[in-house]
Amino acid sequence: MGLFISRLMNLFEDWSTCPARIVMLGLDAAGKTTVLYKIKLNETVTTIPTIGFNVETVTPVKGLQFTVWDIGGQTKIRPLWKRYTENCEGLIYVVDSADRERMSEAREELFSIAESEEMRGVPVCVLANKQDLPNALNSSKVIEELHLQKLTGRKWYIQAACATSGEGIFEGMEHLATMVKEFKHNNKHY
Ligand code: G3D
Ligand code: MG
Repeated sequence: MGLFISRLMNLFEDWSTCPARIVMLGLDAAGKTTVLYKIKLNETVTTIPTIGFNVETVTPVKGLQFTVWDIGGQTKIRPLWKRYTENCEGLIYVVDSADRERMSEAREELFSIAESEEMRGVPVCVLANKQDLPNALNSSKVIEELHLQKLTGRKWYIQAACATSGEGIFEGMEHLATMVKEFKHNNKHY
């Protein structure tokens, strides 16, 4: 078993009897699939752009489920998301920190999903991904660009990351785990 998985397992250890459903979203090419493979295998694999509504799911640790799809511009298929967003207890929002042109689109999509009824109060961990790229915005700039200060009524956390090397991914998961535990405790979903 990889070191990453065993560390992840420690984080979520006491959850085997109380499962957690995590949704990971972001614009296409933000790095979600790369993060997913990091979580699952701790190795980078070549990723194929997801077309339409392709849902990826991994269960790296018993009881812990990550569901991932691309968001952006596809209002027609939104009703299909409900199945996954309902009962979700944590949101990972992946941003390409170097894609300055699409920051406002990333912001609109984030608020549109976070403010939907079924996501009420659900904690958000933003991964400011692709920090290795020279033109990447740092996390404080990403906070500004995404207007994260306006993301009220929930806990949120931003983590600088590089999904290809894995840097920051575990730290992001650690903060997410803490927030999700608190959310579950307050909501008594179990
Ligand atoms: P998505 O699932 O959100 O659509 P992917 O995004 O995981 O498919 O990633 C899109 C591209 O960005 C991939 O490159 C991937 O390798 C790259 N990428 C992901 N994370 C990082 C990162 O932290 N830094 C850099 N430099 N690149 C990253 P390709 O070339 O395969 O399209
Ligand atoms: Mg993908």
